Amino acid sequence: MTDTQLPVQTLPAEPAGSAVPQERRIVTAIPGPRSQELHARRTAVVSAGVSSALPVYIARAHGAVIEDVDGNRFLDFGAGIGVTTAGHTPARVVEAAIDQSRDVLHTLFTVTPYEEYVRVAELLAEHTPGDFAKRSVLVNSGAEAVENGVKIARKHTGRRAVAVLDHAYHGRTNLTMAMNYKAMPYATGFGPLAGDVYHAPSSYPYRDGLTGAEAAARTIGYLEKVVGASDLACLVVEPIQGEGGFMVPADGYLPALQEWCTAAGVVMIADEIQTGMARTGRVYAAEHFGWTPDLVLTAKGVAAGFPLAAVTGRAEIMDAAHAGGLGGTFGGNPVACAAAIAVFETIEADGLLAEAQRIEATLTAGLERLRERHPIIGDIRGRGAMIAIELVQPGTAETTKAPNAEAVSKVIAYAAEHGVLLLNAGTWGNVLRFLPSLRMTDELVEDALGVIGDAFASLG
Ligand code: PLZ
Repeated sequence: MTDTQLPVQTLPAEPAGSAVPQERRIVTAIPGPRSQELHARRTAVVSAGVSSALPVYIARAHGAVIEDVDGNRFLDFGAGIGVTTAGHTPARVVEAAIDQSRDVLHTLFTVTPYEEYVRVAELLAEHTPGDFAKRSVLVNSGAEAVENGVKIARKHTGRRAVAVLDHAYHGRTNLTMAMNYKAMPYATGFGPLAGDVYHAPSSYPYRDGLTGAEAAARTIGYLEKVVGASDLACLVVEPIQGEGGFMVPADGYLPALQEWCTAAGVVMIADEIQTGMARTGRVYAAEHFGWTPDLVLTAKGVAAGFPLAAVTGRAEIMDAAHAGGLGGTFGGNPVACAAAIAVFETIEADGLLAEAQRIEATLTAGLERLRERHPIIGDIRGRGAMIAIELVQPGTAETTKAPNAEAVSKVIAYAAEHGVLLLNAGTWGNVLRFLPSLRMTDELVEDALGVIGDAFASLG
């Protein structure tokens, strides 16, 4: 991977039909009439348990912009929750997937293998942190990667317990429901939940004020007293917590936990599902913190929208699983693998690490300006194209930091009506997150900041 800043406009010729003008354009009420028609059809056949943050139905998407069925164009600061990091419909990925589709769609790697799976495992070994022998297994979703990471850690250690951090998010399967911090909406009523999952205190500098060493001592103290190291198979940690609200841990926190895990024979697993694949300006966010995890989980951005995920890590841990112990029908599908190979190429060829750093600089400067006018912005944090602001009640930023979810909802609604798609996050729903594709130009960031400034002004 290169850190070299390449010119922004280095996209190869786009496949016919995929070009969506890179601009904000609102031509109907939001949602528009065709979206409303589709929404009525959807309600009749799609489970009420599946909701949509912004019920505009998308017809096409490219780069940093999505266009709905009514012709409205939105600057996409959600990127499908961090999936279209290399852009919507990036040319290399689209072409690779079409080519692969003509050759072979499926055989099942555990029946008859193919090169693309092997190539993805090579790329993961090369780009995940750590200079040691590594192995991977490919699966379909982030939650499935978490499940497999835990399975492998348990087999390797012969231990039962799983530890996670407060404010974590790891998925929606039975095991991962138990690993999330928030019961609602993820687990409430869906139990019984998996046992042997422990929630340890995390590092949340804005609210706990602890140094990395202090926060690590608190986490380790919990693990030793409440769980007991000799029963602990793994500690699963997001380098920057995603759904929890983009908390960047205090310096030294993650390496201190890794050091303790190594000494205690605990497998430390980096959940890089949201942070990985160039999102934060490094291929993996653990690199920002000097952290070399035992296992790394990859998903979301790895295949630009095709379902693909992976567990990658130390060969001796990964190979503890017996032959036939890992797999799944669609895991490492050839088309998804071809897409992932093209994503790795695109990160390098288009200098996407530098693009993430550029977005961080432009976005945080604009948000700092906004904070001068709006002190309800209590905190600005994140790395690369993973930036958030935490909103608090007026007058509480220096005292109680009382969460302000209502302001987040209002800003999101205002922005959507003006062509900017934003997502919320946070344990209290009071975090506004910016998770754009790395194709979001500075001009588009500034345009969105203008809309967000108006949204804050409208709060009164
Ligand atoms: N680990 C760190 O961010 C997925 C959730 C979307 P899957 N986050 C988006 C939703 O509401 O379902 C995520 C994550 C981290 C694990 C996961 C789970 O990844 O691919 O959604 O299973």
